[in-house]
Amino acid sequence: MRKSFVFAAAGAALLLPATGAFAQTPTTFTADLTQANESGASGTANISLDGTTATVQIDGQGFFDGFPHAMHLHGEPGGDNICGPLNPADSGFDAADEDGDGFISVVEGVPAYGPVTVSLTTEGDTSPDSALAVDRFPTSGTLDYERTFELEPEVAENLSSLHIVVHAADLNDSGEIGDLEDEDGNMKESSLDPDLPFEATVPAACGQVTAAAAGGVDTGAGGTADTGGSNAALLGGLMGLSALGVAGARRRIGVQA
Ligand SMILES: [Cu+2]
Repeated sequence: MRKSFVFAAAGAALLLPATGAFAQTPTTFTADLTQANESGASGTANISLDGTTATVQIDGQGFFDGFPHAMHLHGEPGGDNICGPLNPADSGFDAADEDGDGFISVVEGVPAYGPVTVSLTTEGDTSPDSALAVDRFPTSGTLDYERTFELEPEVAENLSSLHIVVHAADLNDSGEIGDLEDEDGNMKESSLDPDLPFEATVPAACGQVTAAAAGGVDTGAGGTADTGGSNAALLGGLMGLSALGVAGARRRIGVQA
């Protein structure tokens, strides 16, 4: 009896520091979203984290008004992710723009900003499976997003290694999404799915998540990236984009045609 009690007490003592450190007062993170692909869009994100409960607020300006803006936390938790060169004037842009079309597609951006980790949907699932759940993303030019939801512990502990990417931009300033043509005069296709317009998924803005100065201590704990799991997450995210995006894009094109 006494022996098992001692073990139990020791176990509790071992657990306490970690639990205590993680359950303190809410910490705050911010992200300054700057344009990608010269979209002219920008924004500000604030994330209040209480344990694994996150309240995410995103306000923007200059986003295309009236089309779903897929928004995600990108990156391998604890990994070495950056927004990367996303505009032609950025150093390294030409190397990142693998097909030389003058834009950074979703696929061309992933090596820098990493896979979809969290889908910032307006309701329901927030996993990479909802990466392009087009009926559950903001459609306004100012985004006006606020939602409280649970994060995976690994994500909560490594928020400041992640990035917010907002997708969909009117690259040719036509007033529509989906009419950008390729060099053959056909609809320029998304890097994720040939049935999706390029403009529907292209990165429009990106911002690094940063711990705010006061109380925003980045635990930095558990920062070892699980490459296998992250690759699985990337695959899942891309499959989600593909599966969910086709129906949404077709519906959207139908509406606008
Ligand atoms: Cu994304």
